[in-house]
Amino acid sequence: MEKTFVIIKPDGVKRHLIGQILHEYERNGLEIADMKMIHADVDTVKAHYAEHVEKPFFQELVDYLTSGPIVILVLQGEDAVARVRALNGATNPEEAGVNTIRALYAVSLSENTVHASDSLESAEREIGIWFN
Ligand code: FUP
Repeated sequence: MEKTFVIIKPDGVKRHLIGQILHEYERNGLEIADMKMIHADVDTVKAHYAEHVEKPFFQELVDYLTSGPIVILVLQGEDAVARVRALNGATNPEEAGVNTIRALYAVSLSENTVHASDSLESAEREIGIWFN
């Protein structure tokens, strides 16, 4: 049994997609272990995306994630990390597989509706940042 960390980003909340996204996870056998709607603060988003601090898109990313309410959740299940990444689809929605959440709903590379941890280590780190 693994745990992974997910964000429903501002574009997903704004377009009333919370229910559809949660349904997609739940109908694929993932259990919601924890969940909260918040307005993220800049420091938390910077800690979360620390690996991208030098990237040209970093400021845009921080501005975007703090631009409106988000839903943070912990999903648990067998192979949760890989399975949730697969359900989300590729980071760039143009490359996301058919019927993945990003292919169905993402607006653009930056407004790509969902985040999910990319490894067990990231999941542990991110859950610690957001649910402390
Ligand atoms: P992911 O693992 O899918 O969250 O993707 P990354 O860690 O590579 O990127 C984090 C976020 O930065 C993405 F969700 C979108 C944003 N991003 C951009 O805005 N521009 C880029 O060129 C790359 C990523």
